[in-house]
Amino acid sequence: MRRALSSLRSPTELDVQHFASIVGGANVLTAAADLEPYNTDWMRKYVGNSQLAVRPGSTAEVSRVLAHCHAERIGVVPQGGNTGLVGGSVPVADEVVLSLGRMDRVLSVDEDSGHLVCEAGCVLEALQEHVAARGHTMPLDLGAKGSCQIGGNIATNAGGLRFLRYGSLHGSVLGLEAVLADGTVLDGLTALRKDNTGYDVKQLFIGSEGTLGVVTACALALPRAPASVHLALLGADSYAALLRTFGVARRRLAEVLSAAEFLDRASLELACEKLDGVRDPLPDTKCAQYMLVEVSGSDASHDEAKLSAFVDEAMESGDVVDGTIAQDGAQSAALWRLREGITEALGRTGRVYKYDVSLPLAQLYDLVEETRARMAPHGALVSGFGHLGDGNLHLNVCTPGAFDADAAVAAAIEPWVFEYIAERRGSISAEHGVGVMKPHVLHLSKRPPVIGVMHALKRLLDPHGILNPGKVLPPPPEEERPWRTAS
Ligand code: FAD
Ligand code: 2HG
Ligand code: ZN
Repeated sequence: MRRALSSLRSPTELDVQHFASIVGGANVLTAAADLEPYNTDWMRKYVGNSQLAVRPGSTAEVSRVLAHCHAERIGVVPQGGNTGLVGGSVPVADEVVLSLGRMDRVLSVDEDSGHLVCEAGCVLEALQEHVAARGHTMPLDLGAKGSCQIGGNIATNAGGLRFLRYGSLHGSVLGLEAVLADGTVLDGLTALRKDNTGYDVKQLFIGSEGTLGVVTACALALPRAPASVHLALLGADSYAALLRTFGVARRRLAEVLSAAEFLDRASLELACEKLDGVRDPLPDTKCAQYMLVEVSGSDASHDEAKLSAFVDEAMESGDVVDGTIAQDGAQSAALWRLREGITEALGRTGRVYKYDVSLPLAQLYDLVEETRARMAPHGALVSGFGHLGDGNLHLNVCTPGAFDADAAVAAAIEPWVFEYIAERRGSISAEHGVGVMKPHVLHLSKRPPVIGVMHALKRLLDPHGILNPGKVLPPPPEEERPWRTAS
């Protein structure tokens, strides 16, 4: 039997006063100009209509705000750095934005066991600097590091550039503090490496995109910072050649291989055209495909020798036609800027349709080529890049102009692209999440019984559906919809 969900209501002036009594008047924003950045996502694609952003300074304040919203059936959108790429961090209507940015304290770093305890609003790059000064490194890195928050990273289970070496946040998060919709605080903030005492409840919040609870603090495993890091950029004439080269990298570099990223010519040209100071590092060859290979280890001469031997073998095989090894930190930074800057460059082209896909490695680039063929009549630019070592492609289709201006382009991509992925048993979201962009196609990656369990968990932890309504889960039938749409 279907559950009847109650409607959510809009916050009133009385609610504003109540929130102000919890977090302080200065931390309740109601002016339209102040709210604009909270209502608009990073891509400027999704725009909400929230009249209210609340900025708590502690877990206790988060708990009191949520308890009120739960009792009063007011929708809430947890927001971190607002860098998400699937519209999960902005309201679908007039929900309250719960912004975690003030909760940015590092609580402790244990250099002996290698872990960090911090609040959810800490910016990733600030954490990286904090732990680097203590000989450690963060287990994740991504292009949005200057703005994204660790709570947002956990809520999206962000992958990024170090996934190949350090794995998923499902492994790196040792402990978590989260607040449920009704204000209950789940204090799981331990840093134990081993704890098999029944269900590992914290895992539910990793990747749940703010729909099951608000992450307020975490304990993260910290790897030691590698003593040596070396980076090479290699160019190839085809994706097949690039893939063979990745195979050589896995065999020859083995334990020191720490990143394997790729980008195609269209992505490289876009970055060079749109980003200040970014140049083609291999200007003479104009290759079809490029691969960044990073090695990290504890012995610089050993690691460097391994990288050089790998590059020599790859070039002798004929699969790699050009390449460069960064000679210092500045050259490494320039190569990483080229790769990490692609998203920003794409954003400067106009309208971008973004797909974040897992597919079998051998078939990964076929999707880019097929998309390019479909888009040719529309004059759209198709860029393919991503995390080669993780089988994760970022497929981007760009056309000049504003979103919704060209329905023909959108219709030529969707639902074809999602069905293409489903036919190959890939994932329609490798690392960016589902947000508001993909609930309607979730069934293409998850079977009905699994979606049923997801709904059951949602009902258990958020019975009134106040947390991030309209996100992740497929929309319930019209009569059961728990949120009101903006008029
Ligand atoms: P937001 O965007 O604010 O929120 C994202 C989601 O998490 C929303 O659903 C929100 O409701 C929820 N949320 C936020 N904070 C909390 C909290 N404390 N508790 C509960 N829910 C919360 N992603 C990758 O996986 N790999 C990449 O390499 C990568 N690179 C990127 C590069 C750029 C330039 C950009 C703009 C984005 C990139 N992303 C990448 C997208 C990625 O998901 C985010 O950047 C990041 O993880 C989101 O963190 P945030 O703090 O900005 O979260
Ligand atoms: C990356 O790997 C991010 O750079 C962003 O996940 C991908 O812009 C994108 O499509
Ligand atoms: Zn990525």
